Amino acid sequence: MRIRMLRGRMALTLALAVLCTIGGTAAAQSGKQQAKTVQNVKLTFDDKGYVVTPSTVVKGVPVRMTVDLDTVKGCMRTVVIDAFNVKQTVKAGATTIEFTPTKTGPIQIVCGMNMGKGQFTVVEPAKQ
Ligand SMILES: [Cu+2]
Repeated sequence: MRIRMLRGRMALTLALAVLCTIGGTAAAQSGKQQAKTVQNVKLTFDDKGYVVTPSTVVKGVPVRMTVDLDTVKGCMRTVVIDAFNVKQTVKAGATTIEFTPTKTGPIQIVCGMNMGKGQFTVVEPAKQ
């Protein structure tokens, strides 16, 4: 009888320990995600087309793209990212484009006339 009660208590303690571990991990993960709420990238233009720096972003995390008006000129200031329904014309004082990547893979950027082709890559979030 005494042994049975002892076992029951041990099982309860074990269950509590497991629950605490799971809770702690979840809290740590959400803390990490909150710290990274926006991915900042730069959009420039070279002799080949659009260039995104850094060229890789993570799926599901909002991207804030700042367009460099010194290299992105004329019709190239209408930036089209079809994959994420982006079509935005930037100008002085309004140089940021915001979107959240919803799928992975190579993503194409073009101007409103389908020129200046460049690309960046979206990857899955790193596993914890
Ligand atoms: Cu164009």
